[in-house]
Amino acid sequence: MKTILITGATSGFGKAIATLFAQHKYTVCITGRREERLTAVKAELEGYGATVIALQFDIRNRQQVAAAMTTLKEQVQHIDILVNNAGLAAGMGPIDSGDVDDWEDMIDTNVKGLLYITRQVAPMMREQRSGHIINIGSTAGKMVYKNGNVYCATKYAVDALTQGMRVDLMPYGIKVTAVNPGMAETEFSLVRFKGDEARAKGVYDGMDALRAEDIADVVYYCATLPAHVCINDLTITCVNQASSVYNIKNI
Ligand code: NDP
Ligand code: 8X3
Repeated sequence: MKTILITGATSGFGKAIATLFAQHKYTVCITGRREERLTAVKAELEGYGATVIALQFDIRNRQQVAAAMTTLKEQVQHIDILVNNAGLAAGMGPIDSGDVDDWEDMIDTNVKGLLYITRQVAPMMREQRSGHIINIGSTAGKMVYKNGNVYCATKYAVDALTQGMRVDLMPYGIKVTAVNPGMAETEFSLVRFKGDEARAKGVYDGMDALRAEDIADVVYYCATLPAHVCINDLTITCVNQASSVYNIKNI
């Protein structure tokens, strides 16, 4: 049975991806900071008959990541798929008045956290001579939008790291894919706007935005292609969004 590790599976894309792979009876390893949510998601996924391993840690903390991965390696023989999904936007504003704590939060989570996990898992895949790393990037990593500055920069970094990983890991038969979603109605905007529900909802009003399940379908497709096929980079938006900048509400 194949094993998948999905970071940030307590909500949004990560939870939907975990659900789909659990339904297909993968061994599913899920991570996140919110313990209660993790426990609830684990129980839900076990309802599909899957083996589920839940690891609670903050991806920004290198020691916590290392300890959790040591625990995981004691429980699974191999990791076939890693989905680097955990991430966030914090705030939205011009560069000259941005909140430096928010900037650090995004860089530490979206870039450094992704690297900490990858550094733990890539050697396992190298030994296996197989594996698939799927990085969740964004349309924000393809085109910068107003006031998106640092969040966009973290997703450009994910794009660069995806390309770098693919080159470095190709000799070992490891696939590396970037899945770059556009606007999707998850907890993303609620987190970005620090719990302001009306503002978060307003982002998607008047749009038939992507759902988390749409991205799960795409990840599953990428992960189940023949062994010799690797989708390098895939961008997906709802029909009402043309790019990071243009959508049905401003065209
Ligand atoms: P959600 O807020 O719904 O999910 C984010 C997940 O990341 C949660 O499970 C959260 O878990 C986890 N996470 C955040 N910070 C940390 C941390 N420090 N340590 C561990 N886990 C963490 O948002 P999405 O599902 O939308 O976002 C998932 C990814 O998709 C992110 O990388 C985001 O940038 C990207 N994305 C989102 C888009 C959108 O429009 N929604 C579009 C394009 C890309 P917990 O809080 O429990 O730690
Ligand atoms: C999330 C998509 O456009 O809200 O990465 O930045 S967007």
